[in-house]
Amino acid sequence: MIRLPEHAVSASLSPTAAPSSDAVALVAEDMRQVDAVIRRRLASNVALIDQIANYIISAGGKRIRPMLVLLFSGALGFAGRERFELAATVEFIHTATLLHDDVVDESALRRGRRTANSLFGNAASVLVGDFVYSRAFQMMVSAGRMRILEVLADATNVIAEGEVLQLMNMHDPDLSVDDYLRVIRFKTAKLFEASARLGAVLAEADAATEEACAAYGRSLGTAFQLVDDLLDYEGATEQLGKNVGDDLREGKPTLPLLIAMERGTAAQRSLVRGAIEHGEVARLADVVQIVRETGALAATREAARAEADKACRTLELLPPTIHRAALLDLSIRSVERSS
Ligand code: GRG
Repeated sequence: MIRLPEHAVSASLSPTAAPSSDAVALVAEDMRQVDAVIRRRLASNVALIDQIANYIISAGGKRIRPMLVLLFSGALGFAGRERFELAATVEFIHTATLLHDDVVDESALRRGRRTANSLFGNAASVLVGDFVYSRAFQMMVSAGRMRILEVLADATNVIAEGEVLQLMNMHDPDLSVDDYLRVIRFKTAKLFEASARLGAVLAEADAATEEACAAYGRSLGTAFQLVDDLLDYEGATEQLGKNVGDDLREGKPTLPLLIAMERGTAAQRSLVRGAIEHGEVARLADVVQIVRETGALAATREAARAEADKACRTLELLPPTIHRAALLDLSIRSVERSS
């Protein structure tokens, strides 16, 4: 039985684990290789593409999706250089979705910088997103394996569906928790799932192992988005690198608000309903107070922890390697993070 996380970043894992179970440290050298692929593959002779693509990529980001490719391929004993190309490919898909998402959401801040849309305009942002997205598909084709193409084509299609579902749910305070969870599984967890699955595909793992990796990614991605949604009320703009309260401004009915409406007094419920219906970011301070007072933020974090625990249990099928320990570490960090 794998020991489950104790919900603390510093929690030590199994005493028999190899020297360091720190996921970031374990793949640090591999990530440098991935960054080299990213820089090489991003190049374009079209100046504006070069400028905008480099602008968003150089801002960094957590690089969690490429880490999943590296950690799962490592956990299953695959050490070929294809892992760097594939890790860069998923980061490109993620980058393209961010470029598009910031236009859709009219966001002004990302990764501690002005968004590409606020600096270069919506048209340039969408079009460079298209470039990065289609470059990712060129890279998949060059991998020469139909299964890789299939996993990522399916994932991107589901991500787009998730975004459309989310659009349809805007300003709806009566959204069910199940419908909310469906959106986050589609828009966020699907790429986590695909990244983890691709580690198994590279290692030519059997079907049961591949499904266990995919299940880990799905649960981790769900936990990650739950935390993302609570940080929009609990976090600090400087630390997050994006503006808190953006979800409220857009009238997004996320889990902290759904729980607050369920648990709050009639007056609190009415205030939150109105804020969702009208996208009242001016009521942010009141809404933050309500999601705190009703325990909605704590309950959202608990829901994320439950998903992360689920992710950890799926790792039991994998051999007990340092990579597996690092995947446990990653699930803890993803839930206990504040940025
Ligand atoms: C181009 C396939 C395609 C689809 C476009 C707009 C859109 C459809 C999808 C947006 C999906 C999206 C941005 C979901 C949110 C996922 C999320 C939690 C993003 C933030 O991820 P982090 O925190 O970002 O890993 P960093 O900056 O660390 O990389």
